[in-house]
Amino acid sequence: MKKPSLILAAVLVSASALAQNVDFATPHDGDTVTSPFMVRFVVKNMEVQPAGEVKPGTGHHHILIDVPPVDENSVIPADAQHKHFGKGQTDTELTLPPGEHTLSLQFADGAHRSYGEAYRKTIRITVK
Ligand SMILES: [Cu+2]
Repeated sequence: MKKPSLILAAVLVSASALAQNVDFATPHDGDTVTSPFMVRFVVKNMEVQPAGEVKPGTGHHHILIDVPPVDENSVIPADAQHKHFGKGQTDTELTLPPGEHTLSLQFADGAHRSYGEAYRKTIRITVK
């Protein structure tokens, strides 16, 4: 039987490797920006496709603004704080009020169901 500490280490390593699947090309964590600002999305191991058809290995991007993450397999709401890029966009221009904001990039399937933590990246930025 394996030691629990070894199992935990293996889980942590695989979780951090999986967390690299999506990222912001810009802005970066900790950046200060002036509104409006460009946001560019990157995804690995998935193909970007417009919303509508649920096809394994594909999906579209979402930005969650100042809200908690959406659990894996849960449908991402559509409102001012949950932006869908259902045409397959890989960038957008955001306008936010001055102050600190949390942005989460979340990849989800054609029916807007979250791919969870492995396909999420969260950063904190400051808008001047
Ligand atoms: Cu969506």
